[in-house]
Amino acid sequence: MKLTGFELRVIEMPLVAPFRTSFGVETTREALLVRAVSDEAEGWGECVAMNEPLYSSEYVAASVDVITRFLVPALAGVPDLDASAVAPTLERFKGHRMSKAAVELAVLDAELRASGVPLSRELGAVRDRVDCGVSVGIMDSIPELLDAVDGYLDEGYVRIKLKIEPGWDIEPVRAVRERFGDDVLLQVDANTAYRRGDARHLARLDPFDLLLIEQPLDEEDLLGHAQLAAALTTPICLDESIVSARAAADAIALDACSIVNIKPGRVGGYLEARRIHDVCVAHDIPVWCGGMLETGIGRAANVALAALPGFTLPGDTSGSNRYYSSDITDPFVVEDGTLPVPTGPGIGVTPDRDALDAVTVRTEWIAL
Ligand code: SMG
Ligand code: MG
Repeated sequence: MKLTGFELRVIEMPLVAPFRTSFGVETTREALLVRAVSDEAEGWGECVAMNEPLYSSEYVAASVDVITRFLVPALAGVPDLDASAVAPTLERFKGHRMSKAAVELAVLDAELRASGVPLSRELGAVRDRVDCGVSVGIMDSIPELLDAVDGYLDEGYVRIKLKIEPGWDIEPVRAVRERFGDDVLLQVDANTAYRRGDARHLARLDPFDLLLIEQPLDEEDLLGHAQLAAALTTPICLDESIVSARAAADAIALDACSIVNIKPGRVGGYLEARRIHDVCVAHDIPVWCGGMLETGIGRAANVALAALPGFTLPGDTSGSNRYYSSDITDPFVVEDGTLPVPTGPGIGVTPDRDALDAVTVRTEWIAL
């Protein structure tokens, strides 16, 4: 496959409701889309960096810069580039995993479309639908939270994740358990909001029989997570800390987690995400697919990944309408708590040109 260039598009999509986490409030999703153009096909990737470096160090403007200035020029020097060569070629540039992942997905999608192979099959998927959970933001009041959870359960979501932070943790969990019962699959996500000294406080979550607590401590604090895991009965799941297959193997060896959230953007791409899946399966560690408020492009690829055999817990693979009143692809619609795995070549969805143009705020073309 001969690549002729990459198009970068910065888009802005308003959220149907503000989404609050321990690190901030999102009201509009600013995102970067990457289109790889080759002599045979074109492919799409979505960069999951947010507009500010609050979830991790990456942010949209930095992604545009690093892709334009370093990543694409490095790929330009590779004859007959294929997706498996993207990560090794970009390895000498430190970090910027979300940017690398978007570029790799665009190349992989182009390649798979050219050969007619769905991404799910390429990755080793074994299911044609995946179980869907939903991530529920921090609210101003408990009644508001209960209304939101009620609505999502009505829509059929099979697992609820509550965002937590100090001051919004035990009581919202208690209220959801009291109102909806012990059978609801329930978990919490702190996005690094706690410190090692909070172990006794977090142990107060143990009686609520949560599936897991996600990333309570700093992303670099594997030792702290191992100590916390020994102090709680609630299983620890890591998100921000797991940036590679090596990080996953280390966290497992240190007993810092017993469950892993896999986000392809956070780990540098879908191929590394599959390696993390494989490491976890080999260690009997359940995994699930995280979300970053993706448009239909990133969502399609996440659903393909979530169809691999080790993804035994419902993911943050919600329907498009969880975040957007209209998507740039055909919307993903949750039915019976599941989403269909796309069957077309590559990621299996294509953005609608008019819908895409309507949300685009900036476009760059980088010729190879
Ligand atoms: O796509 O449904 C989604 C978002 C799920 O909670 C979610 N993501 O830490 O797991 C996480 C967060 C990161 C993004 S918060 C703005
Ligand atoms: Mg998380």
